[in-house]
Amino acid sequence: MKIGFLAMSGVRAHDPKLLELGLTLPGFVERSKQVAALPSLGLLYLAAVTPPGHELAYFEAPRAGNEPDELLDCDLVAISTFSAQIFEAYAIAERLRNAGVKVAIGGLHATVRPEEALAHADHVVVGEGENVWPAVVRAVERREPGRIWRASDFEPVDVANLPVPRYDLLGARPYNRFTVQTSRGCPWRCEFCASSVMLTERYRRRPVEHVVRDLRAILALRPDAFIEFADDNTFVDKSWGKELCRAIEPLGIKWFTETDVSVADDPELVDLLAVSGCRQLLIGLESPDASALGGLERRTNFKARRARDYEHAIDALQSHGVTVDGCFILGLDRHGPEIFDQVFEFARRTALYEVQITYLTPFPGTPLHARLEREKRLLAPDRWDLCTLFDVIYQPARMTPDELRAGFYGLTDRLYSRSAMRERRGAFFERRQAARATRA
Ligand code: B12
Repeated sequence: MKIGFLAMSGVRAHDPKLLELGLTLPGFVERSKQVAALPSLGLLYLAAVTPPGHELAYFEAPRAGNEPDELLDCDLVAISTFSAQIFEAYAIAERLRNAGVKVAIGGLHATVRPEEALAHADHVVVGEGENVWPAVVRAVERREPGRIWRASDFEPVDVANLPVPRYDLLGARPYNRFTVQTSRGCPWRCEFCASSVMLTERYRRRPVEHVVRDLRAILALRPDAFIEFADDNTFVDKSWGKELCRAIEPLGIKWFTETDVSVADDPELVDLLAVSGCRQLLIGLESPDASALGGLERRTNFKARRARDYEHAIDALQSHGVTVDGCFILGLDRHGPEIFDQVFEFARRTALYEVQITYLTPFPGTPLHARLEREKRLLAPDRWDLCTLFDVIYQPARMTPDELRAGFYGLTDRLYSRSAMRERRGAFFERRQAARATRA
């Protein structure tokens, strides 16, 4: 069979005012350029576990309606997408099915809304795909009827046995970054999280030598590749984290990942991050006002417990030249209109190199979605296309939706203005320089 792997690519937002701001503010433009083009690692894994004897091709649909015509030559197309582009994915699936192509859909959205997805695709996969996909391919070969497949009915995915993703299928497309996973899952359970905790219960680390193997596979294809670890929380285990940094240092790569604030607890790890080429850590700070963090992480109240360490952690990392992308969620239940100034001030005071602000977003399948649904606070139920992080789709507790939006526009304007960026980055470089001088 000819099997196509179709990624829905690009970023999405619908709020016209934000789109307008996003196109003009330097900070916004810079970050969207960095992330806009990332390949779908999930599909590259599926390609790697496809039984032999099939012709495989990787495709991207930047917008529904302009998916590549070659998809119509496939016998089977695997589509991967998150909530924001699920309707676009369904429309493509329907066009392909009308042309006689079998379609399978999987990923975070299909995992939590499989019945919905089955109305648009032949096969729907719930959960991690690696052990299910070969069975789906065989079912299509045998012309078996479509159905929902659940990873929980198969052997659990052993992350110590993952193959090298088929990076070679990406061809010569101009990606800014390439993704590798070093771990899956996260030990924390934040109410809003719509990441791989929805696919996998446990936090699992990959063998460090496999991560190096995968990095070498990318470097063989793109010697100057910038690497993004597509993890939820890379440095939960500090001693494994040090092993990872030591192992990747000789590769001479530059890399980025997501982790929590505890990464800065271990000074040796911070040193190793810097020497191993870590350029930036994305950390979910969520709120500069610690009182808004209570109960957000539902296992051990991690976020609230660690809020007092934020400033020290940012300083420890940034003084070693590892920039921090501090992420804040606006519109948490305890946030009132004062939050916008608080975020601006915190970013200025700590000289955060990168700042990301998003709206609290009830993604389907999250405890947050269930709670807001119970509390009748969902403003656009089932409008998955608005699950972009940049559209207000719930009733905030201490503001009106319009107040939240107005505060967000104002903060966007201030945070990403040329002068504020220059001030924060100038302070970052000064502090890094001073720290270097002290260490020397
Ligand atoms: C890389 C990334 C991107 C890339 C995606 C590249 C691509 N084409 O896939 C880019 C930058 C384009 C992107 C864009 C967006 N992203 Co994004 N992104 C991520 C990130 C950092 C890593 C995802 C990843 O690679 N995971 C690793 C792979 C191996 O896992 P996976 O994709 O889930 O695949 C496995 C299974 O799901 C399954 N599977 C997946 N697809 C299929 C298909 C079939 C047929 C089968 C059988 C199985 C299967 O098998 C795979 C292997 O086990 C996560 C955050 C995180 N730390 O996870 C956010 C994340 C996924 N993104 C998110 C969001 C909100 C967005 C945007 C809406 C942002 C915006 N405003 O535009 C857009 C939407 C894009 C879309 N396609 O819908 C949310 C998604 C929440 C949700 N449930 O919808 C996340 C979780 C971050 C967050 N803040 O919560 N993103």
